[in-house]
Amino acid sequence: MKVVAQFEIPYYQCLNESSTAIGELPKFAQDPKQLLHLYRLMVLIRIFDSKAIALQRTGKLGTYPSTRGQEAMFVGLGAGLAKEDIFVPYYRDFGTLIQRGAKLSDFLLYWGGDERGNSFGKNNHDFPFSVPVGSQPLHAAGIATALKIHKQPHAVAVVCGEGGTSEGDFYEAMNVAGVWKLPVVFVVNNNQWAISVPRSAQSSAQTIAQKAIAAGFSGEQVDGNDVIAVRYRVEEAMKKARENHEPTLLEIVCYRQSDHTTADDARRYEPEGIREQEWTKEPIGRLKKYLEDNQFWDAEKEQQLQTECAAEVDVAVAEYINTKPQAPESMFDNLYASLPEIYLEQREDVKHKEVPVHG
Ligand SMILES: Cc1ncc(C[n+]2csc(CCOP(=O)(O)OP(=O)(O)O)c2C)c(N)n1
Repeated sequence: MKVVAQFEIPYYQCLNESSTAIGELPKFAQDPKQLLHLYRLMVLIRIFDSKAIALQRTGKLGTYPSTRGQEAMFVGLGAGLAKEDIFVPYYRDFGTLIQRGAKLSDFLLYWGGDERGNSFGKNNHDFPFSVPVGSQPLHAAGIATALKIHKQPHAVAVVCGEGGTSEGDFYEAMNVAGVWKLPVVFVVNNNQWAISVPRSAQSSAQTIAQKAIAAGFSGEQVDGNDVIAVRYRVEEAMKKARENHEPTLLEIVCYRQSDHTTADDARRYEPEGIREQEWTKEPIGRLKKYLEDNQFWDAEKEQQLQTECAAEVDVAVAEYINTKPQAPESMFDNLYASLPEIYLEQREDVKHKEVPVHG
């Protein structure tokens, strides 16, 4: 017998669980301004999250997927992308999209049932939220193919959950990315749950990252409670994708500190005590302690930040509530280049139907 293939999956962490830097931090993280920026975004997204849940609970928003405990995953990812890259999000990507021209009120609109919230600002070439699980990696592979054919110097980043990596589409996208050497980075938010299915029941593979090996490129795990590590590894992977057309799979390991969505009740399946145990690693406290330990942050600044972010979220809520509802006939728009005749009558029919206001 001889060994014909061997592989390793690295695990990246910059700040450990006690908020101590492991070795020299990446260059951007040596600039306190950059760290404070990441910290602010994570706090903003957490305050937004609580507000969105409260809106849903009081009947002012549809189903909403929480990002509690996953802030470093999304904020770090957004910070690691270049403006010209193309981003293919899934339904939890608020912390990423907020850095790419989307507004908090867009997210409320979308989860309030208004499709205009799925278009993230003018001249934005990112894709809309993907709610079908696992379909978007194939879209990303297609976009990356187009970029390569047109000799564009940009790359694509696509996100799905660890549950999404069990879909056939995910493997197909990875396979084609490896064979055609596509400029694409697959980012997996491993928050340990796919609704009620735990990570252990999702795959027998020791890591999700090693799924890349079968596709012929590298995969790695990143501490998803460490925003510095997430940004660092996303930046490196995107650079490799842009410059060498080398795909990467990044498995960002964190914990879902919430129900799957507001339509779920995790108390029915989540083992007791696990959330509390995982909370000791949560990403905002991790960075906050580092900032405090280095005299970049204090209680007064924290209070001010909390007030500012809460005000920003309140503005977004008011914007959402005051947005005139979408015309009912708009459901026929953007489906075809020109609407087939068969739908014209139906479109006319719904035109004068009353629609409920937002909130
Ligand atoms: C193709 C498809 N199958 C099933 C669903 C229903 N569904 C919505 S979210 C979800 C779990 C996804 O879990 P994961 O990919 O781990 O992402 P997470 O929501 O945990 O971030 C499922 C099964 C769907 N939206 N699309």
